[in-house]
Amino acid sequence: VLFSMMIGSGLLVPNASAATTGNPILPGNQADPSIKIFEGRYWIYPSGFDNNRFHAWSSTDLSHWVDEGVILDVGSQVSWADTRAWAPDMVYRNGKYYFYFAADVQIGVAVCDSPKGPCTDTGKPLVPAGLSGVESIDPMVFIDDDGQAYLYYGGSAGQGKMGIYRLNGDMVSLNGGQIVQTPLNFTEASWVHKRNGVYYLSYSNGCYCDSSYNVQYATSSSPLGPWTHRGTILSSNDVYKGPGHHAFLRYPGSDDWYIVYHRYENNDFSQRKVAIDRMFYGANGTIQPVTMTSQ
Ligand code: FUB
Repeated sequence: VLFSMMIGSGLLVPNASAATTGNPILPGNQADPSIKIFEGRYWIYPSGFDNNRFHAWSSTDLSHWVDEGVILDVGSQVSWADTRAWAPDMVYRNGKYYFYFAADVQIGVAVCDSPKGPCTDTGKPLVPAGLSGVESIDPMVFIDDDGQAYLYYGGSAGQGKMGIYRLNGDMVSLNGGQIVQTPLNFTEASWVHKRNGVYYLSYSNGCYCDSSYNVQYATSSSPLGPWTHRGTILSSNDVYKGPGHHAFLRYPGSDDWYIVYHRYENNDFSQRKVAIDRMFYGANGTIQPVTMTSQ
């Protein structure tokens, strides 16, 4: 039985899941998940491999996921791009949802009325292609405790370069110039979270195409770095290969953490699968390597 509780933001959150069951959690070839809690449900936003249509998936228990349908069709609803609908992120602010996505190697943002859309593109790229050599893919937005929002992005074509912008309070425009960084071993797929006052930047390293892919992390006392490299979170094992693009989930009010990510199974490097596993911190704030499971 599910019941929901209120947290400070007024958003409903579902009960914490005692355990997850049944990796992979999404059907078919899916990748690049972002995970969030909105309106009493968990939400995953993966790449738009359904003919460049982004779908939203929701769950009440982290195990059983429902396809909530298309929230943005890049081909018909985005005027400035048609293809390569990759690696989105969704954030909530001031009664609206903001859907950040890559399309044709530019980054856009669409404004949505609910976690499952409908979403309306702003009509122009937020970040055009290739500024300062940073590949304009893999957007992730982190809102700090002081309300400042940051856009992190960057892909393998940038050869180690990650981009950061401050966002204005409207969430659809940039505040100030591009910041370019080269975190150690950075390839793509930034994710930023904060725990006990420490900023964690995690990212994919290696080639997404094979078992060299892995997830590493660095920490800082600032959302803008500098970043101290701390280690590896996910790497290939005998069964599951090439873990990469990922997102973290903390159950509100607890120190219970999950990581959702994609990986390859059965050495089939043409099929990426989305999985979720628990993650744990060491006493000194390190992230312990995550064991990829079938559960
Ligand atoms: O799925 C397309 C790209 O592959 C993503 O943008 C990268 O993070 C990598 O997973």
